[in-house]
Amino acid sequence: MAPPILRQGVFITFEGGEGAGKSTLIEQVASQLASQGYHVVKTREPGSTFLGEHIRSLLLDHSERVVSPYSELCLFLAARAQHIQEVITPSLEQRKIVLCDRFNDSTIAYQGAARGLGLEKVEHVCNFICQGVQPHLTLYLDIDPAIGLSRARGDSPQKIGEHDLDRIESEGIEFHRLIREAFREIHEKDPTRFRLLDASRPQPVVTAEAMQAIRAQL
Ligand code: T5A
Repeated sequence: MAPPILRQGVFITFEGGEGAGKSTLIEQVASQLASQGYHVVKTREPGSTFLGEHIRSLLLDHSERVVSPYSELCLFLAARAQHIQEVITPSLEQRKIVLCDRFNDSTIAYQGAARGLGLEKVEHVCNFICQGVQPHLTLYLDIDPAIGLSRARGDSPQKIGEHDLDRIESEGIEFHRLIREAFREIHEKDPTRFRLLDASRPQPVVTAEAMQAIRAQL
């Protein structure tokens, strides 16, 4: 069977609070799309470039050093600008499907809402940095932050203590609730692009719903 031909690259982002299941979902989606012959690129923020991976360690490593909210914002944006130039734009030009773990909506929710820098101001600088590169579709995994954090910590009998929380995950529950509220606000404003999936359901159910939304986009 001939591989499917896309008229243009397709940019799909995955958003959600900590431990919502984004990485797991991206793996599932990528393998299903690849088995159908699509060219898929899996990528993540911050990271996926030399500069981005260094910025990731600076931002997420747990240390006693204080990072100001404005420095944090600038570092996430620096990683993004590099990621767009090195990975996202070239992949879209090659008509690939780009599956990206977090993008602008994370910055709006984490730095704009939870860090208190302002949703609209942060959205504005994100748009400036992105120079027109915006996701065609965003799959937002909605989950109670307490459940997400417990998943991220690996609080299951099989995985207990497997993962130490990073600098941002370790913020208090109120911080994580603000993030969920902000994501839900984005969904209310733009439900067509920013699709809400109930991530508390079993993983195969979430994947099936995600694939349905992606097929409609392709
Ligand atoms: N950040 C990022 C900002 O503040 N601003 C920004 O602009 C950007 C881009 C990134 C951090 O940076 C912040 C947000 C983050 O704090 P990260 O390591 O990428 O750091 O953090 P996460 O994206 O949150 O990564 P996690 O691995 O914690 O979460 P995932 O990827 O959502 O969850 P996943 O797939 O690893 O799953 C977690 C566990 O749950 C299980 C999995 O098997 C796994 O054990 N699971 C399920 N269990 C039950 N039911 C389901 N449906 C499940 N789906 C997965």
